[in-house]
Amino acid sequence: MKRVLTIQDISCWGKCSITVALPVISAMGSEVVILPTALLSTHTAFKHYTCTDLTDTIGPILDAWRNEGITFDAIYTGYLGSASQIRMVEQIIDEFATDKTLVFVDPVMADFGKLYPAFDMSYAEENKRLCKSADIVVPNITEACFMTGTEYREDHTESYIKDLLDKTSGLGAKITVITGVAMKDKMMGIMGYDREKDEYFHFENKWVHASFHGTGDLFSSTAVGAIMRGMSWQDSMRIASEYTAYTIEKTMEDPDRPWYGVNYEKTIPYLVQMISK
Ligand code: PXL
Repeated sequence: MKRVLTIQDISCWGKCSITVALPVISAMGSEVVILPTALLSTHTAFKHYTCTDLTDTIGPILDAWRNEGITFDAIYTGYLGSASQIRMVEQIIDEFATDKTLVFVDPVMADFGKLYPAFDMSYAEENKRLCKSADIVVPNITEACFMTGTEYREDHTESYIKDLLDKTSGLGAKITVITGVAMKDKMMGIMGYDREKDEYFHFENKWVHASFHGTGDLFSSTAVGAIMRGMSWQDSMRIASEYTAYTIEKTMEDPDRPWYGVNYEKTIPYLVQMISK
């Protein structure tokens, strides 16, 4: 069985980061090992939340793992607590990734043109450097803009997205995929670029008029799970995009839906069906 290390926060309540990665990647058939970066009462869209930084716990955990000789088929990073944790992640990749390990970086820090409350521009600079260590990096448009010093725009012309993708790819990841791309009316999608093969990839779904926290984590976790099943990065991104859109749609059909996250609990059986075809 493939083993995935995911490094991101635990938001106890709120359906994001590790509480999404664990069920989704497990349901897709890989073992998930977690390295929590911070422990929050909820994610940061709630009005009041507590946040305990777990940086000091990471060193001893790594020491214990070294003694066990653990290895990983993928290292998947998401929301990290601080700039110093990004540097720690680089060291973890140096030490624990082999030639065969997929390094998947979701530089979670911003959306809709703004950084999340815990972050500033120096954090964006650190994330920019982390891209160099990645096989695949999956920023949304806002994150790509912050990492490349590009103006954030809501009208996504093909030339704007392609230029943003080329600049983000220049940060050093082998494959760069920008999410949340809306180039056509009523459509939402992703645009990717494989630097080694000089190949572009574009995929879009019907736009679901809603946005929820944690959907980026759902997308990334699904993509990692699919790649671990041996799918190409393009097919993995397609499945991740379709599954995320489907889950948002199903969540919108629920009159009792929570405001803070999507109902992936209801759609995981569909995901398992999709990948079993
Ligand atoms: O879904 C991204 C995410 C992850 N973790 C925490 C967050 C957010 C987005 O706001 O606040 C703690």
